[in-house]
Formats: sequence, structure tokens, C-alpha cells
Amino acid sequence: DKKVQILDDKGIGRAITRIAHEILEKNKGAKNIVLVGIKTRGVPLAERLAEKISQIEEIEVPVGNLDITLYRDDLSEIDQDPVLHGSQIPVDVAGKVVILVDDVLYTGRTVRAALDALIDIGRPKVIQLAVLVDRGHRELPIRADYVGKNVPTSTNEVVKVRLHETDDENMVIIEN
Ligand code: 3GP
Ligand code: 5GP
Ligand code: MG
Repeated sequence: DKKVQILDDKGIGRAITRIAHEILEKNKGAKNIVLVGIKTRGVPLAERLAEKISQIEEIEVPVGNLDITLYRDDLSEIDQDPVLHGSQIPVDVAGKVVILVDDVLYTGRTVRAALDALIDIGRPKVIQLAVLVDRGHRELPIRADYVGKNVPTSTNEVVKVRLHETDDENMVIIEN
């Protein structure tokens, strides 16, 4: 198996810092922002972004999470149905700028399920999307507002995201 590192610890840190600044610029500050990480690894990324934003603006940004898993149905090789298992969102999202955070954006099906969930929970003013890696291959008209790194991949490659909160190291690699 070929492994190629595309981000190291410093690279992930720089991406988080840049995205935090982009979020503040696009939204003219951090007021009304709620970050929502998609489990598993979207959650520590959302927490890192909140931490960075609070360092820059001296404002606390609430962080919630959505638990969405993809199930491949047994009848089809292609179809993956995202299922929402739960959500923990510490504030009312009505009228807020909700920023979804995930580690990797691929087909867009998980994000679609997350959008449904958020709109059900309570009508945010705006929903934006931040991802550490966009690996392409979208199957829905979904794009990220903030991208750590665009990584063109083939479908048989896998992007491995390792974060110290979950994996004791910080790096992103492509595996064949
Ligand atoms: P994570 O968000 O905790 O990283 O989709 C569920 C998990 O499967 C994700 O967990 C992700 O890391 C992992 N995963 C790794 N490669 C792939 C892939 O190519 N497709 C999908 N759907 N999931 C992948
Ligand atoms: P989707 O295909 O819905 O965009 O992605 C499905 C879920 O799997 C998302 O949570 C996404 O972060 C994750 N995912 C998709 N492809 C990869 C990948 O190559 N590597 C990792 N680590 N996660 C992936
Ligand atoms: Mg993910």
C-alpha cells in the first residue's frame, strides 16, 4: 500500500488558523456563530476552530455535534444511506450562523443528512460548511465554504485523518 502524507501537524494547525480567520471575515465576526462537528473527527476539528476563534476575537463559540453514519444497503454497491443517530447542540440554532465541520468531504451525502437534521432542529439563518479535506467525487450539489486542503483522489484511495484527540497524532495521509 502506497501512503502519501498530505498534511503534517503544522499543516493541520495552519489550515485551522486560516479557516478560523476566513470564518470571521465572511461573517464579520463570531457573533451568532455555532460550530457543529460531524462525528467522529469533525468534532475535535470544530473544537479546535472554536478555540482558535476565541483566541482571535475573545468570544466563546458554542460547539455541538451530529452523529451521522453511512449504511451501505446490501442490495447495492453504490447506495449509502446516511442515518442520524443523535445530536447534541448546546444552543438554539434558530437565526444563527451554523457552521458544519467534517474531516473529509466526499460524496456529500453525509452533509445532506446533516442539513436535514439542522433544519429539523430549528431553522438556522445560514448554514455553512468547513472541511479539512475535500477529496472530490461529489454525488450531490454540495460544496464547502472553507477547505483545509483540496486533494484530488481516485475512488480507490482513502484519506486517513489522524487527530491527537482520537488517534494520538496529527496527520493526513492518502492510502491506496
Ligand atoms: P471519521 O469521521 O471518524 O473519520 O464514514 C464513517 C467513517 O469512515 C469516518 O469516520 C471516516 O474516517 C471513515 N472513512 C475512511 N475512509 C472512508 C471512505 O472512503 N468513505 C467513507 N464513507 N468513510 C470513510
Ligand atoms: P460523504 O461521502 O458523505 O461526503 O462522506 C461520508 C463520511 O465519510 C463523512 O463523514 C466523511 O468525513 C467520511 N469520508 C469520506 N471519504 C473519506 C475518506 O477518504 N477518508 C476519511 N477519513 N473520511 C472519509
Ligand atoms: Mg468524517
